[in-house]
Amino acid sequence: MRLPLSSAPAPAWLWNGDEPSVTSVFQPIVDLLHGEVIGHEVLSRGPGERREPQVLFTQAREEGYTWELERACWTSALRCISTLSDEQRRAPFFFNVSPDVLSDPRFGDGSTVALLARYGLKPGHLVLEITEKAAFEDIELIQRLTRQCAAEGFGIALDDFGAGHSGLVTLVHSAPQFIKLDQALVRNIHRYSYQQHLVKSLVAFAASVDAVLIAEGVETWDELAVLLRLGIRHVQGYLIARPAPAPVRPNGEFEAQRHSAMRALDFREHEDDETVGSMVIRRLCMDAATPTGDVQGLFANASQLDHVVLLEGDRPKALVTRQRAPARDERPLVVEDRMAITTLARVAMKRGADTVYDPVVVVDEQGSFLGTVTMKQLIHRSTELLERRTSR
Ligand code: G
Ligand code: MN
Repeated sequence: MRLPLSSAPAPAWLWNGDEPSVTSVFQPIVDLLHGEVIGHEVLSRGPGERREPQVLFTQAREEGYTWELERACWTSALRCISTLSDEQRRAPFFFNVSPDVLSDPRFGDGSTVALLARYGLKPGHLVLEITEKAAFEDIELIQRLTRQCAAEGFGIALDDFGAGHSGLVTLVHSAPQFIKLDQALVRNIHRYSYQQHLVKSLVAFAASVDAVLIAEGVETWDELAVLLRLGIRHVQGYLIARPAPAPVRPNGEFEAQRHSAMRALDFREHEDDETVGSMVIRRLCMDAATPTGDVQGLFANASQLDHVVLLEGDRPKALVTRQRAPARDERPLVVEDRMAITTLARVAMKRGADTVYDPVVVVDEQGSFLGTVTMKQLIHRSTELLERRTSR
């Protein structure tokens, strides 16, 4: 595929003579085990109102300047990198590239390697982050391109994994050394057990194919602590360091907190304090105004459906199970996600015979609905926790 070409010379918002108009910023990717920087993602920023890459790349595509923009970004990044000390250039730089740029004959014609050489760099200094923002279904092409780039010595990362088009099929065909887990799968992971189970299985997958799994967009210690517990070792995000005009290490405060998070993990002293939030799954909810008949109809149509939570706004009002509709004014057991699992097991078992096996509704600190925990989940997990405690 050749990118559409504009016949006019590149506009000033891309190139100013030989000077690229875009600038580059760096964000570190950190190994939590030792606090070491394993690489820096290089991000581009446009001039003036085109600062946001989204705006910049969209306009370039619409006007047929994708290639010129790509070259401007590379040139700006390589110029920055060439001014760094050998020590600062030890870890690789992660560059974002789309499949259509990689497949352009001008990428593979030797000019890219020549451009790198001009700045004293080799393909081995770079990891190409492949992103698929748009539908890109030519899987054979992805396979060929990633193999070609790997053969030239570039590292390969699959970017935004789990979002949009960056999915399992691309993963198996690109066989990357780095898998970058999309921010959406990281956000609030401490609250959602579904997300946690998925990440846990990806950690196992990455280990068995010898890939490095990087969690992107980590913003809070709550997220980081859970990621660590699930086996994630490599992270990037505002919590660690914001993108900056030159490569930086995480600051001392982060380093101190990282250290204690690692210690807590080593000792596993708070295993017993695991909270309900780590098990909650967001299941079906409906507006409390839904007619009873409609709710019953749902159970008739969906055989796997066990219960529905009725909400007023984002507050839980009632729980309807397949076995039983609630009596008038009957309130389900509602708990905060911060409650310890073993405490909840005790509380839940104190309910009357009619309701003792009902799922428990979980809310956040503000009382907003998060999801439910079934008694099966609860008994299973608290038994595991108790067994672990007694076997120590
Ligand atoms: O698609 P890709 O993963 O390359 O996107 C990286 C973008 O995410 C950059 O624009 C960067 O500034 C932004 N980013 C980096 N860390 C974080 C973070 O912790 N939170 C959010 N919301 N954005 C981040
Ligand atoms: Mn990226």
